[in-house]
Amino acid sequence: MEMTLRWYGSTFDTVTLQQIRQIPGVTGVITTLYDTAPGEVWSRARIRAMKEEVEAAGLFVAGIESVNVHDAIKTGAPDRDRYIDHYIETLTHLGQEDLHLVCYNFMPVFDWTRTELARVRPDGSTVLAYTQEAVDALDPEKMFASIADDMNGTVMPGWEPERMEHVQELFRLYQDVDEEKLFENLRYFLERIMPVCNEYDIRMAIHPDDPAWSVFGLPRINTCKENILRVMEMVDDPHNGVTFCTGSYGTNLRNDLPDMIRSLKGRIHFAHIRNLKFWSPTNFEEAAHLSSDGSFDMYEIVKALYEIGFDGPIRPDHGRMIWGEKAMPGYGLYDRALGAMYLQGLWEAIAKGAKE
Ligand code: DNO
Repeated sequence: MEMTLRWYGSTFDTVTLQQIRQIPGVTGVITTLYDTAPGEVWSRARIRAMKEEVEAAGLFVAGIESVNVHDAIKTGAPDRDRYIDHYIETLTHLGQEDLHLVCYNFMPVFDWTRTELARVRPDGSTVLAYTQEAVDALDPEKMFASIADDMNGTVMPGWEPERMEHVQELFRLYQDVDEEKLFENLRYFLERIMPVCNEYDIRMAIHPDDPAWSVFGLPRINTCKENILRVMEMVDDPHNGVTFCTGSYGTNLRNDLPDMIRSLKGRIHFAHIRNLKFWSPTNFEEAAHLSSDGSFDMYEIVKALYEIGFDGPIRPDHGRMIWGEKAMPGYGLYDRALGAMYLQGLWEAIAKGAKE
């Protein structure tokens, strides 16, 4: 296991590499070229510059989150091959720059969905939260406007204003795409990129849908054990793997997280670990990482990862906003640093206990 932190690059992130470097045990960052659009080819020069900046701060790039997939690929549009060619070119450049982990998602229109970005908890911290009632009452086109005020002036991944200006058009593109078609389009994409992934040993790690059910009537497939195993089997190559995000799969209380982790042995390339506090099965908020602050047993989750021999990067996922910090919701320094320490404590105790 390698402990990492997500970092959006010096122009976008309020957290600096120097701060990340001082969190004990954190050796790497998970980053991206945040200003690239889906479908754009990433140049080798820009990838190299990003690596050099991170390395100059005494850290390394443990993986990319995300290289976003163009909607033409997700919808299976006639021009999808052109965008897959671009994706392959980006993967080639990443491989040539010695980067071997790519997180991506296959969610239609919206990346993760939350209905509040700053719900106040009894201790005064603020967190991202979700209620199905709020989603049901909302016109999808108004979704962005309704949460934009809570973004602390930052740009949230998947919620770029340029993208949200075209929500109606995006919905139209997915009109004829049902779950089966989405599975099929994902299979097509994966089959076409596997050769380059094999050539450069690039581990593709699909991120689950968040929340793990359909929102606004859009199809969603990466939601449960059965579906993710189907994705693993339909393109049965170890480079076709998973980002195991506990806060996303965990939105559906029927998902048994430690059992899912065990069933994905060998295919989890990256882990996002966070805790959720449920008030009802469709009303939850993001909690501190500590088990007792939320609804998940973090010890059992980390133990399952340890037991399957997981050796990829872990990042503490969304943290609470605490101690007066102003940052991208979920991505402040303080609570994620606490999370990194807690997760490393669990890992150390589990690893030492196993050896006794
Ligand atoms: C939200 C993140 C997602 C994730 C993408 C992966 O905070 O977990 O935006 O990075 O879905 O492509």
